[in-house]
Amino acid sequence: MTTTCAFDCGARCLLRVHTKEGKVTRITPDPRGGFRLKPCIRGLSQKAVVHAPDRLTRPLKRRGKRGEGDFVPIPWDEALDTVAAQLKNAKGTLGPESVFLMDYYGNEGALHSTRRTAFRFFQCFGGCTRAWGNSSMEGAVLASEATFGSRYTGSSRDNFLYSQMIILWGWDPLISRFGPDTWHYLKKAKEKGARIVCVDPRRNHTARRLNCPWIPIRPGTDTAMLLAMAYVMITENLYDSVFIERHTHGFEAFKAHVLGGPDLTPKTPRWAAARTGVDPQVIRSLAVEYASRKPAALYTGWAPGRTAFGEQFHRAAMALAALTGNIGILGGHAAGGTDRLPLGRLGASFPVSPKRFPRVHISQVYDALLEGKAGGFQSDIQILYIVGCNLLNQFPNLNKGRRALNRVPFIVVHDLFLNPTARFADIILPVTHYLEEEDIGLPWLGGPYWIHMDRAVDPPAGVRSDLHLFSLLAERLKIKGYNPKKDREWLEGFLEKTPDLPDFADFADEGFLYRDTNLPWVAFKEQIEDPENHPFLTPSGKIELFSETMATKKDPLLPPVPTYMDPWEGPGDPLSRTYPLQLVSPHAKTRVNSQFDNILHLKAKADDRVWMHPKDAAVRGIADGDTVVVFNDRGRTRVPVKVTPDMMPGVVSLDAGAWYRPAEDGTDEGGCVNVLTLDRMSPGGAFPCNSCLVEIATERQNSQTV
Ligand SMILES: Nc1nc2c(c(=O)[nH]1)N[C@H]1C(S)=C(S)[C@@H](COP(=O)(O)OP(=O)(O)OC[C@H]3O[C@@H](n4cnc5c(=O)[nH]c(N)nc54)[C@H](O)[C@@H]3O)O[C@H]1N2
Ligand SMILES: Nc1nc2c(c(=O)[nH]1)N[C@H]1C(S)=C(S)[C@@H](COP(=O)(O)OP(=O)(O)OC[C@H]3O[C@@H](n4cnc5c(=O)[nH]c(N)nc54)[C@H](O)[C@@H]3O)O[C@H]1N2
Ligand SMILES: [Mo]
Repeated sequence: MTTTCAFDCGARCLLRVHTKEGKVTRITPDPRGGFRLKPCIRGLSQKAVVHAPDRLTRPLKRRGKRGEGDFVPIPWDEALDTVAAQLKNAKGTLGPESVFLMDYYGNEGALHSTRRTAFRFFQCFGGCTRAWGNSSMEGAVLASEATFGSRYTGSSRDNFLYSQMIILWGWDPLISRFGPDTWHYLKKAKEKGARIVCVDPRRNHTARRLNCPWIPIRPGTDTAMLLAMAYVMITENLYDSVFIERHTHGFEAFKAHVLGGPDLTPKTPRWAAARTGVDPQVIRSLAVEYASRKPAALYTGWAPGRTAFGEQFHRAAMALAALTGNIGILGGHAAGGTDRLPLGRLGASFPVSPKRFPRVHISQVYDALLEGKAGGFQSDIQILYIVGCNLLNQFPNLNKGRRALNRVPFIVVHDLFLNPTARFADIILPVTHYLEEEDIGLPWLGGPYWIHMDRAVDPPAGVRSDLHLFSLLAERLKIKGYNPKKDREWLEGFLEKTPDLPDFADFADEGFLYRDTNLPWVAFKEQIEDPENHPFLTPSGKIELFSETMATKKDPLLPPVPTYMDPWEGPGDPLSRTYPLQLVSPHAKTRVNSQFDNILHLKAKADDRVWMHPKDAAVRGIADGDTVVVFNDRGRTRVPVKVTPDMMPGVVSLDAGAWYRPAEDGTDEGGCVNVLTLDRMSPGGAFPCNSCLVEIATERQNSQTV
C-alpha cells in the first residue's frame, strides 16, 4: 500500500506500507519515488506511532487536577454528549466566540486536515474565536506579499543545478526538511562546483555535511547584514542596474535608506558588524561574491524570520535578490521566504468559507485566555477547543500557558496521545492516525505531485477521524450540511476539479502522480521575461523595494523599505546584562515539531542537549555532558549540555519539541525550550520564538541561586 505522512513534516514523500493481519509490519521507501520523493527516518517510523502502546483509544474524562494526567475512560456517547452540551451552553450564554478554536497542523491531508475539518465545523456552528498567524513563516508571508504581491515565491529544487553560488541563510534542510528532494539537489550542486556558504549562529548539519564555509551571526540581526551587503553593492556599483530599472519600484528610497536614511546612519559593514558580530570584511566579500557569481540563490530558511521584526529579514533578502538580478532566472532565487510553489494544489479541497470571526495572533493565545474582554480581546473564553495542536509545548512561555489553561472553564482535545496539552483537557477525544484513513497527500511546499493515501489498517474500535467526530457532534447539535458526503466522494470531487488529472480510481491504483512537465519551475519567470504582459500583483506592478502597501499602514514598526530594528531580547537589549546568552530553537531531526518525542527508538537518537561554545562553557565552569539549567525570568529547564565550537559564542541552541514535564518547583525536566521563549508578536505577525535571552548554570550553581 502507498501513503505519505500527513504530519507537518517539511517534506511529503512516498511511503510503502506493509501489513499483516491488520497491523503495519514495516514501512519502506517506495522505489518509484526515487530521490524526488525520498522518505526520512520519521516517516519510516510511523509504524511505531500508529501502534504505539500509549496511543489513546478511548475517550477520557479528567479526574485529577489539570496537568496531573489523571483521567478515566468514558463511553463515546457520554463524551460526545458532554462536549455537545458544553458547546450549546457556551453559545447560548456567551455567544459562539466564547469558544476558542485552536486548530493546528496535526494532520495536513486534503480531507482529514485538522485545520479545515475543525474550522468548517465551527463555521457551521455559527462562529468561534480563532488564532491567526502562521507559526512557521508569517513574516515571510507579509514580506513576500508586500514585495511581489504573491506568497508563491518558490522554485523547484533542480534550480540549484544551475546556481554558481548558494547561500544557506538560516537554513538547515538536511535536518529541518524543506521538501523531499532538497538535500539531493544541494549535494549535486556542490558536486557541480557551486560555491555554498552558510550564515547561521550554528555550523548547522547541512553546512557540516557539505563542508562549506560558515559565517556565524547573532540571531535576529540578519537584516543588518543584508542591508550592509546592499550598501556594498550600491556604493561599489556592483548591482544590476538594468534589472532594478526594469523590474523594481522604489529603488531610490531603498538606496537613500541604505546610504543614510532618516536616521542618517549609513548601513555600512562596520555598522552591521557591531550588531551582527560578523566581521566587516566578511560582509563585504559575501556581498561582492553574491553580486558577481550569477546566477546565485540566496536561500532563506524560516528561523531567522521567527525573530522580533522577522518580516524585515525577509524583505531585506528579497531586496538583495533584486539588486543582484537573481529573480525569475534559472539558478537564481527570489529569496521570497514563503518558498511555496503553485503546482501541487488541488482544484478543490474540503470546503471552508473565508468568513471572518474574532482572531487572536498565535503569540497572544495565552493572553486572550487569561484576560478576555478585560484585556481588550473580543470575548471571554469559556471553551478551549484544541484539534491537532500541542499548544502547551509548541507555543512560547509555557508557565504563562499553564496559568492560561488553568483559567479556561472547559477544554476539549482531539489527539492521538496524552501530550502535555492534553493533560489539561476536560475531555479528550482520541482520533485516527492517518494510516487508518483514505486521503490525498499534498506536497508540503508545492509539488508538482499528489500522493494517494491508502487506508492501510483499521483504527482501534470506536476511534474516528476529526471529520467524523465533528459529524457526530453536528448531529447532536442539529447542525446541517457539515459533512454531506462520503469520504471517497469528497476525494473524487477534489481530483475532478483539478485540471488534467486521471480519474480517482486510476490515481488510487497508481498511488501517486508526479507531473514533471514544467520543471525546473522558476518563480516569477514570466514577470521577468515579459513584464508588460505579466505585471507583479503589487500596487506598482513591480517588485517593490519601497512597499506601497506598507506605506499606507503608516506604522513606524512596519516601514515601507526593509529596515533593521534592534530585536527585543537580542544582543542590544539591556536584559542581556542579566541573561547574556541568545537562545535559538531549531527543529529536531527525530521529531515533527513535538511529534515522535514519545517514540522511544527515535527519542534515543534525539540530540536534546543545549549547544554551547567552549568559551561560554568555560567561564561558567561547565563541561561537555554536564546537566545544566537554562533559565530566565519566565522559566527554567534542565538539560544536558554539548560544548561545541559549532556554536557561535554568546548564542546557545536547544531543539524545539521535547515534551514539557514541569516538576513541583516549576522547573521543566523534559527539556522543552518553550518554557523560556517569549510570547510577543512581531509587528508584522512573525512568531518570534528565536528572540530570547537566557543564562545557563550547572545544577549546583543553580541550586545556590534559587
Ligand atoms: N526534521 C524536521 N524537519 C522539519 C520539521 C521538524 O519538526 N523536524 N518541521 C517543519 C516545519 S513545521 C517547519 S516550519 C520547518 C522549519 O524550518 P526552519 O525554520 O528553516 O528551521 P529551523 O530548524 O528552525 O532553523 C534552521 C536554521 O536556522 C538557524 N537560525 C535560528 N535563528 C536564526 C537567526 O536569527 N538567524 C540566522 N541566520 N539563522 C538562525 C538555526 O540555527 C538552524 O540551523 O521545518 C520543517 N521540517
Ligand atoms: N521554540 C520554538 N517553538 C516552535 C517552533 C520553533 O522553531 N521554536 N516552531 C513552530 C512551528 S514552525 C510550528 S509549525 C509549531 C507546531 O506546533 P503544533 O502544530 O502544535 O506541533 P505538533 O507537535 O506537530 O502537534 C500536532 C499535534 O497533532 C496531533 N495529531 C496528529 N495527527 C492528528 C489528527 O489527525 N488529528 C488530531 N486531532 N491530532 C493529530 C499530534 O499528536 C500532535 O499532538 O510549533 C512552533 N513552535
Ligand atoms: Mo512550522
